[in-house]
Amino acid sequence: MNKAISIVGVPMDLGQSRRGVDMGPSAIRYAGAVERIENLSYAIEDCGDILIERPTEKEASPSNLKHLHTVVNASLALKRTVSEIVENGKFPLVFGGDHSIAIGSLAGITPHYEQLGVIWYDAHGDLNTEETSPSGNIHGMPLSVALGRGNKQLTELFQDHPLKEENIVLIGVRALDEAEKEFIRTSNITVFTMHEVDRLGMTEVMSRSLKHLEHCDGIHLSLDLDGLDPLDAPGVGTPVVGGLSYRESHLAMEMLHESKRITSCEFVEVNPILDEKNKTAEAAVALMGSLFGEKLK
Ligand code: NNH
Ligand code: MN
Ligand code: MN
Ligand code: MN
Repeated sequence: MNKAISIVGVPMDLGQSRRGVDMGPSAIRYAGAVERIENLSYAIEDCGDILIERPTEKEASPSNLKHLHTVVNASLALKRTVSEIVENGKFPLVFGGDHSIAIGSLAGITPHYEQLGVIWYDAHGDLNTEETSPSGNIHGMPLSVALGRGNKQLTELFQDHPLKEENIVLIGVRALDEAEKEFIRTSNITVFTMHEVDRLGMTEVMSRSLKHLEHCDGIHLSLDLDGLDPLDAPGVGTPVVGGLSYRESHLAMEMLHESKRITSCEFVEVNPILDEKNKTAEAAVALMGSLFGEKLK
């Protein structure tokens, strides 16, 4: 794994409807992310936060997408920052913010790889478009956008470098909208729902995921804390029962570390307002520990 890491925070909460997830980067830092990774002898720099404009008056919305304009601007800023981090030979570690920030991070990363793989660790598919979204919340759409599907102002960020369906693996899925199910059925995306995790176990799910992405020249991990069970990660805006356990998630991170394949990642949807004593941010930081190589003995 790249031993030089650059952290960037994205205090964004406009991609969904519950306030407070903009404080995620602070909560994750407060839970000791930098120190934890530094202890594993990485050279780590904290680049601070992307500036998110506050929408002053009601944005005249040309579509049913909430806060489109602000999300587009934030995505552009994050894209530039992340791209620069990769150009400088460093590993981008992004703290959200709601999952709409994955648009900016992926847009910054995809041009640097021929075949970028993505592991999407989430209760949800995040495969809605402007037409199919039941909520208008952009955090339910980032994976679609990265595939070049949906609102043009968002997909434009990917220009000639969209993700490829066959390079995407979803893990932990248990809440899909009808249109997302339909899209997945006809697409080349690989999905390990909770059913497959139960049947196969995380070891097998992770081995198959890595095997499937064997041809990729980089792998981005997008970890939505709502992929975990709400008992282990209560501080998220859209909790879904029956999720991945704390231990399963550690195993997943440990296997990703052993694989030496991860080239960038983001931890998103930590909402300290909904949390229990920063438990979710602490879970995120503990998972980072495993991802970056902490050993129990
Ligand atoms: N699928 C729903 C939507 O598009 C919920 C998405 N919520 C998430 N995604 N937290 O990870 O609005
Ligand atoms: Mn608005
Ligand atoms: Mn998500
Ligand atoms: Mn989710």
